[in-house]
Amino acid sequence: MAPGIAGQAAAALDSLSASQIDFIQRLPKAELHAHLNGSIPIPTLVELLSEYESHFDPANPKHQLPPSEIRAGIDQLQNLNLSSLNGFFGPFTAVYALISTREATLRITRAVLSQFLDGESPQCSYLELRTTPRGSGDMTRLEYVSAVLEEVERYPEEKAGLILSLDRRMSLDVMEECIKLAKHLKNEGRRVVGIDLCGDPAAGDINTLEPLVHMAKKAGLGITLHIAETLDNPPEESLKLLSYKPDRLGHATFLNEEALAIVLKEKMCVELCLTSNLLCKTVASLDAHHIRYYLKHNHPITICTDDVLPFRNSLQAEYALLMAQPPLGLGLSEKEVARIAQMSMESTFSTKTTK
Ligand code: 6MZ
Repeated sequence: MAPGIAGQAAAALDSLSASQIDFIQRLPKAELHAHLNGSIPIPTLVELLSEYESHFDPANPKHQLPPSEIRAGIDQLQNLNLSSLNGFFGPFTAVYALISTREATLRITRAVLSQFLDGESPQCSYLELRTTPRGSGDMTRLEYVSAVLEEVERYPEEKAGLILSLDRRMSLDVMEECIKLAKHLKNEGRRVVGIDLCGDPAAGDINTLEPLVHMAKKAGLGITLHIAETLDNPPEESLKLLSYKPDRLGHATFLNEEALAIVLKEKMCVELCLTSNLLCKTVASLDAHHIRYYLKHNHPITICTDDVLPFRNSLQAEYALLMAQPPLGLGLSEKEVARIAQMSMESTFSTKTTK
């Protein structure tokens, strides 16, 4: 079994023949939905925690959390036992306590990029990483994003790009600041390719976002929005988000017929995260997953990991879920899987920019 991978995705990978795994590895494919701080390799996080522990000074205001609390948060993220998506976001506080310096931000970004793009059989040919501009610890939002970009830009343009995420918990002013930051960096020729809306689906008011999305589009940025991730997201909210005409959609799990008709008509690519949905219990089983609907309608989709830190998956293991025989996987043919990988390559924001 591949190190660090667990659960159904690991079992699916294990069930494949060597030639099927080789087929998956060779496919040119793009990872378009990976949250930076949800994708930190556990050894990197453990190293950062042990350094934090050895320098911990309760009187230092930069040491926001006692090491025991950080350790508990990381354990919680590594051993998810959720009954819904509600409990998912809290433990990220532990991760944030460890990455409050420029040096730590450079380090985790380097580790995440390497995990996806380096080695003999890289997870993907192109990575569109996303992160929320954070202004905390030693850094301003600009300093944080600049550090992340510094590492992203070590890879060629055809291999890596960065999306800036707006967290639904942000105030409108902060969201505006983030869009202006994305616009400014893009105008400076930096590798910011798009904007995302993410975070706790139960938080925030998305009705005020229209001018911000418009501003981002005008600046030539791609738009992807987490939408209908839980049953609690009302249909009116999804219709409102669709009215902003995003290029891609994250999850799109609970769209009603009216919303689905728009998605199909506008050919908005749907970023699907199979393991994420299973572990966050937004989908009961792979058999019940909405991927079947989009495949049936020959609609553009892309298969993604979301957060490999808590979900203990990999992009190759997510593709294994497509190929493994039911009930472990979807039992798709090599031709169907190759088509899905091709759709991911056709849906990147950098493709959009070069079109
Ligand atoms: C919504 C998610 C998410 O931005 O600090 N995030 N938002 N749905 C999900 N599905 C499970 N998974 C992660 O990465 C971590 C942040 O990404 C968002 C959350 O806001 C989380 O705090 P960055 O790099």
